[in-house]
Amino acid sequence: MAENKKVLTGNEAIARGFYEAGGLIAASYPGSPTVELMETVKKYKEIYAEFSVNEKVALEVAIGGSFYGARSMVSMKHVGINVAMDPLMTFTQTPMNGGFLLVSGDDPGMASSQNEQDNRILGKFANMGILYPGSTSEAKEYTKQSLALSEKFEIPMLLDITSRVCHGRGIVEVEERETHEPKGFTPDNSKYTMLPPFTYARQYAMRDRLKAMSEYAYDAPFNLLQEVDDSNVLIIASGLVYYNLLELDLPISVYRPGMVFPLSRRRLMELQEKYDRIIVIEEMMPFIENELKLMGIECEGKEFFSFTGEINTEEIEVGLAKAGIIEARSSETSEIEKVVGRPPMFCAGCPHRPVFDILKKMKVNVMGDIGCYSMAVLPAFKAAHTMISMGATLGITKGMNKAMRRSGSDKPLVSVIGDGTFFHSGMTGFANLLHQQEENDNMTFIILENGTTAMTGGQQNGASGKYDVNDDMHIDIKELLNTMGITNVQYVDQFDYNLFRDTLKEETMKKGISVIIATRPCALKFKIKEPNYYVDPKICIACRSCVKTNCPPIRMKEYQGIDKLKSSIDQDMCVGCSVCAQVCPVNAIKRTVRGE
Ligand SMILES: Cc1ncc(C[n+]2csc(CCOP(=O)(O)OP(=O)(O)O)c2C)c(N)n1
Ligand code: SF4
Ligand code: SF4
Ligand code: SF4
Repeated sequence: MAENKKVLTGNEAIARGFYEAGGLIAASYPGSPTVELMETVKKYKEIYAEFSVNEKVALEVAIGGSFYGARSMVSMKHVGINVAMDPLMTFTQTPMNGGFLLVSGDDPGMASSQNEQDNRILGKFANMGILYPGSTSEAKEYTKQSLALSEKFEIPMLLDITSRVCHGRGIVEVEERETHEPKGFTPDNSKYTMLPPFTYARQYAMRDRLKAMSEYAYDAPFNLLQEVDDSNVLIIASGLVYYNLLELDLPISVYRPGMVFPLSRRRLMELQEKYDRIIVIEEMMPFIENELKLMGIECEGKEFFSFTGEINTEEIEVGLAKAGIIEARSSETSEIEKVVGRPPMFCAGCPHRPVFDILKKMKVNVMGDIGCYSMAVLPAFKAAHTMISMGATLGITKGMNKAMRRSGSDKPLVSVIGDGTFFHSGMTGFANLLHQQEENDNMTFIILENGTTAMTGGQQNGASGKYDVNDDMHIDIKELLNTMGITNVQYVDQFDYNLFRDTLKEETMKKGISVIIATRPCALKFKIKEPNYYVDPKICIACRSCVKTNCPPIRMKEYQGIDKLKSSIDQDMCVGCSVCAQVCPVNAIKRTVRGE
C-alpha cells in the first residue's frame, strides 16, 4: 500500500483528521462507540488530549480551547451529550474563535448502550451544523471540513457518527498536519458572556449563520447528487445507509447530504420539481424526512423503514419493495440470519462477583448503576433491579427510600455504584443525601472501587492512583465522603466473602446512610493472577453453589468412576480469586501451587 494510505477505523480516522486539521485541544469521556477516538488522539504529541471526569467537563475543556482560538474537539457517546447539554446549549450561542467540533457516537440498535437516541435532533436543537459520515475516509475528511466550516461560519459543528462507522475499517489517505496557531483570547462580553442583553443579539446571529450554511449546502462537496436518466424517484440517504443503498446498484437517482443540518432548501426545492416521489432512508428518527416536511416538500420514509436499529442493505431492499419502487424478492433470500446471543458475564476473578452473589442471596432490592456491574441485572445473578443512567442510583435510592418509609416499610435498600461512575456524577448525589435526612431512612451504598473505568476499556478515574502509580489522580473516596459529612463509611475487602457478607447485613440493619467501599481492583485491567483452584470431586457434594457464582471456568462435569456430575474448574482460566472456594460448604475447592 502506498505510504500515504493507511487502513484505519472510523475512530482512528477522526483522530487523524483532527491532527491534520491542526487540532490542539481534545477532551472526551469514554463510552462506546467513540472510546478509541481519544485513545488515538492521545498518541499525537502535538495535541493536548485528556479523558475528563465526565462529558460536561470534557466539553468545557474544549470550549476553553476554542475560546482561546485553538482548534478544539470533544468526543463522547450519544448519552454523554445529555450530561453536557447545559454548557452546550449556551456555548453554541457564541461565535467560534477556534474551530469547534463535537463528535457524538450514536448507537442505532443499542449494541452497547442503555438507550438509542438520535443526536441529529440534539445538534439541531443546539443550533449546530451537522456532518454525518458514512465511511472511514469520510470520517477523516468531515472532521477536517467541520473545523474549517466552524471557523468560516463561526458555528459549532457536530460530527454525528454511528457505531458501525466508528468501528469499521477502510483505506484513508493521510496528509500533512496544517498549522493553525491559536488566535488568542480577546475579552469581548458580547461574544463570550452569555447573559442578556448579549444573548438577544446572538439569537439573530445563530439564525443568520445557519442561513448562510444552508446556502453553502447547495453545492457543498459532501452533498452528493447522483442522477439517473428516466428515474422519477429520488432516494435521499446519508451516512452508512447511503453505502448500503449503493450495494443494490439501483437505476434510481440518489441525493446524499453529507451535511444533514442545515439542508439546502434551494437544492431540495429544485429536486422536488424534478421527481414524482422522494423517499428518505435513514436510521432511527425521521430527521431528514421531517426537515423536508417542514420545508413543505412531500416525501416518504419511515412508513417503509424501521424507526429503530440499523438499516442494512437487505432492509433497504425490503422497504423499497414495500414502497413499490423495486420488485419484492422471494422471502427465502430476504430472511435475516438469526444469531444466537450469549449474555455478557463478569471475567474470571472479577471483584464484582462476590458482591452480587451475596446480594442475590440476601434477596434485597438493589438500585444498580452503569458499569461492568450492570451485568448483574442479567441472569444468572438478577441481583440489581434498576438501571437508568450514570450516577442515577443515588437519587433513585433516596427517592425510593423516602417512598418506602412513608408507606410504612422498614425493609433495607441497597445501592451499587462503581468508582468511575462515582466521580462522573455520583458525588453530587452523595451530597444530596445529606439534605433532609430523617430518622427512619435506611440506605446502604456499595461503592465498587476497582480502580478503573472498566466497562469502557479501563480508562483512569479519580481513584486509579491507588493501584497505578502512573495515574495522577488518587482521591480517597472515604475521606472525601467524610469531609462531605457522610461519616459511616468503611473499606471492606469483598474477597473476604464472609466478612463482606456480614458487614453488609449489619449495615442494612442500621438506620441512616451506610457506605461500604469494596476494595478489590479490576482483575482484567490489573492482570491479577494468583495460584489457581481445583475441585476435589470426591469431596464435592454437587450443591452447585460455586457454579452459581457464574465464574467462567466453573462447570459441572462427568468424572471417570463417579456417577454424579461434579463441579470442575478450568485451571487455565481461573485467576485464583478464591470466591468459589469460599462459597463451597464442604471445602471441596482447593488451591494449587503454581506449576503443580
Ligand atoms: C453518560 C454516559 N457516559 C458514558 C457511558 C459509558 N459507560 C458505561 S459504563 C461506564 C463507566 C463504568 O465505570 P465504573 O463505574 O468505574 O464501573 P466498572 O465498569 O469499572 O465496573 C461508562 C463510562 C455511559 N453509559 N453513559
Ligand atoms: S473488566 Fe474488570 S470489572 Fe469488568 S468484568 Fe472484567 S474484571 Fe470485572
Ligand atoms: S477461584 Fe473460583 S471464582 Fe475465582 S477465578 Fe478461579 S474459578 Fe473463578
Ligand atoms: S460448591 Fe463445593 S460442593 Fe458445591 S458443587 Fe461446588 S465444589 Fe461441589
